[in-house]
Formats: sequence, C-alpha cells, structure tokens
Amino acid sequence: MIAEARPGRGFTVTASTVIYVESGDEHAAAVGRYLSDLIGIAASATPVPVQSTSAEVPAGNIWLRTRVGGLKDGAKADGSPEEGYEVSVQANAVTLESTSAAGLFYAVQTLRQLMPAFVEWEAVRFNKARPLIIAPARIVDRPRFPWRGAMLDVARHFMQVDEVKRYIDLIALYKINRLHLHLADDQGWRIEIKSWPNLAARGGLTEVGGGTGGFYSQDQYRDLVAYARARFITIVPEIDMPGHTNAALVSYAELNCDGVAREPFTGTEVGFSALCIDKDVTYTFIDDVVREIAAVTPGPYFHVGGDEVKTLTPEQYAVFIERVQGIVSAHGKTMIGWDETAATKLLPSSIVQHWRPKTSPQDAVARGTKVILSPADKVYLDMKYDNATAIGLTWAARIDVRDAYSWDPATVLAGVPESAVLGVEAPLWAETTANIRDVEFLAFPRIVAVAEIGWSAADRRRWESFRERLAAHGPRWTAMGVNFYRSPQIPWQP
Ligand code: TNX
Repeated sequence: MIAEARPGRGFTVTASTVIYVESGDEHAAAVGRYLSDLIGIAASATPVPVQSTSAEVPAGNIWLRTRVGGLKDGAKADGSPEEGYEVSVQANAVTLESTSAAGLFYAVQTLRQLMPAFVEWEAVRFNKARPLIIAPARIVDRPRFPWRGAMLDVARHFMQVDEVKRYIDLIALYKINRLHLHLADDQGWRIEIKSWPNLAARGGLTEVGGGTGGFYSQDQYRDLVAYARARFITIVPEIDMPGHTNAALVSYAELNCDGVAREPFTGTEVGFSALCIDKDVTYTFIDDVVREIAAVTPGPYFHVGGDEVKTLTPEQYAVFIERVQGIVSAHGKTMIGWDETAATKLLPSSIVQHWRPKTSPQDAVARGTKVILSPADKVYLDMKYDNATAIGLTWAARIDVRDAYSWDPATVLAGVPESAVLGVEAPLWAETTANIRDVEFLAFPRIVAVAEIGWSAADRRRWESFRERLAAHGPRWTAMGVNFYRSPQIPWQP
C-alpha cells in the first residue's frame, strides 16, 4: 500500500468538470454515476456529467480508468475479482484506476475521504454549491483478504428495508464486500417462502421484547440484493438450523417431533429449539427454503447456521449438517456454517465461520477448510464498549476500538495460518438493538477497525496511526447523521 499526501493545491471540482469513463465499459459508467450522485450539486448548480471516451482525457477532469491490459470484467485468471486500485489527485487531474469496476468503486470511496466532510450533508449536496476541493494525494491499495464482511441479525429485532440500505451505504464507505443477513432465529422468520407461507405470515410477527417484527417479501429481498450489488457487496443469506428455529416450529406443527406447534418466543435465551431431524418433512422443508432463497440470491453462498445445538448428540448433528450440505450444493451454493460445523464432514468448498473464543477449527483447516474470522471477543459488534455502554451484551468481552483493531487474522487461531483465512466479518446480534440508530452506535467506529484488518497488511497497521486517521471521520459521520460512539480512545476532530 502507498498512501501519500502530495504537495500543492488540490483538485477543484467546477461547473465544467466531467467524469470520464472508458467507452463501452458499462460497469465503470455506473461507478461514475455513483460518484456524480455523491458530489450532487455540492460544487456547482448542475451535477457533474459522466461521459465515455476512448481517447486521452483532457486535463482538468476526473478519469475513471479501466487499466489497459486488465480484464474488463474485472476477474483475475483464477476467477477472483481484482479489487486493487490507484487514486491520484493533482491540481489538474483526478485519475482513478483499476482493472475492475469493484476496484474503481473502492477508488471512489477513497476519493470521498479526500473530499471535505460537507459533501456528506444532504442539505449541502442538494441545495448549495460551494468550492469543492479534493486533497492532493496518491494512494495505491489492494485488499489483504477477499472476505471483508458485516453481519446483521434482522431476526431478533426486525430491520426495515431502508434501514438495511442505510447500513449497506455505511459499510460501502469502508470497502466491505459481504453483508451476511441472519434471516431466521427463535424470535422471528424474516423472509417470504412461497411454498411455506406461514413462516413469514406467522413466524415473522414477533421479535425480542414483544414488538411486531416483520419480514422481507422476495421482491424486497431482491431489491436489497440489487442495492448491495450496486455497491459491490454480496448478500449472504443465513437460515440458522437445526437450532435457533423456534419461529419455524411456531409456523408449522409438522416440523416438531411431537407434531405440536411451539409458542412464539420473544426472550433472549438460546439453545432450546431444534428441527425434528428424523422426519422426512424436515428435509422437504429445508429443500424448499434453500431452493427459494437460492433462486433470488445471485451470490454463491448459503449460510446454514448450525450453532448452539444443545438437544442433539454430536453424531445426530453431523448427519444433519452433512445432509443439509448436500441440499445446499444441489441448489448450486457454497455452504457456510458457524464453527460448530467444523466437526462434521465438510466438502472442500464449504466454509467455516469462527466465532467462539478459545476454540479453533484447526482440524477442519488441516483437511483443507477455509475460515472466516469473527472472534466474538474481538469483532462482535453487539458487545458493549465498556461497562457504561447503554446497549449491548457482555458475554464475550467489552470491546473498545483498540481491542477491535489490535489483533491479526494470521495469528489469532492456533493451527489456522493466513493461507486458510478467507477474511474477517463483524457480526451484530440484535438482542439489544431496536433500530438502525442502535446499530450505528455499536458498529461505529468499531466496524472501521475490522475493515482495515481486512484491507491492510499486519505490518502496515499501527494503533497510533489508526486512532489519528479515524478521528478525521467524526465530522463526516456527523454530516451523515451517523449515531457513532465517541470513544475516549479517539482524539475526535470537531
Ligand atoms: C451467540 S454467535 C450466538 C447468537 C447470539 C450471540 C450474542 C452465534 C453463532 N450464536 O445466537 O445472538 O451469541 O452475542
């Protein structure tokens, strides 16, 4: 990574500035329009136009350049996207370069951080033009890990579509590229399943504390997927099973071993519910659910949960997970499971998500399994910052910003070398969060620490540098109306 301030004047966006993209590159054009929307009319009475060209771009403009020789679809030879980018800002030109549209999008997010915070005020963006000067700099970066994730638990407390979109916008600013949605738990079922309509119609009506809950229709889910995709974020749907299934057991009596529907649950205890693993109907149900969700999920992943099952023997659990793994792969998806699934026979492609402190999925890793790191005592965003934090849990730790930042994915787990680590993900469980305001308070600023762990090499990361750089984001979040936690560890700028 290179990040250097340049001497001299910055680049001034004026009424004659144009955003240029390569002709024929529709993905780059979409990123150009995103940048234009971001600037809005903060700099001039009319939005910055996006034009395509196959010639050299004249001085005085912004150029989103799909690098010559790069693959236009943004994939490396091994099929993984090339997400690296370069940003150059000088008085007479802004150049953003990448071989992929994803890289150009990340370049735009970096460019955004070189702009004054006032561009983030909606009132300024839409009503009042003033000189917009972008700080002169050169930045070359590429992510350390392909998986840089966030997770929202929309089951314990439901979140409206617009609230999830707001979170997508906020994590996009930090170049996070996965949003894992925990769509079903004991307290609620949050996605329409057409072949099992009671799941949403009945199982979706509850949440922790007795609120009215809610669910996403498949059209709303598709809309979320498209919204995330336009920000280069892959949605990872999770239906937790065989435990954490009370909402399904409420909705359909036949999913229970005794054939009796369960009562709705609005508390926060875990581990009491389980699908009836000996009934055929259970697997018909799972097949239908996976099929319908897979059909509206373009991303390659399906998360089956698999955590905290206290009512089955290890053998029963393994038979169940292995059968579900077959269903997931029959519907063309890669299975992800919480770390308990590491004790079963996993396909080489299946992925384990580590969460329990003091455990390591090292045996599965020795057999070739890849791991997403979500150590609860480092990156569980539902943990309190300290004893005074008004919301959040404490079972894993109290996690202030420094704790969330100061660990390394290559050394955090015994027997799990960097080569087995797909990346990092910050879950936010929703037992204590009622809405997006609460979510923002717990996520910001810690999620930025997790994003940097996903992007930057260990030897590039220094707490002293991070806290100073993070401080500069305070005014931006204020402008965006983010309800962030003013951690005393950070020298916030006014
Ligand atoms: C453990 S993390 C759980 C969740 C809770 C969370 C609260 C995981 C796989 N299971 O069901 O919401 O702790 O921090």
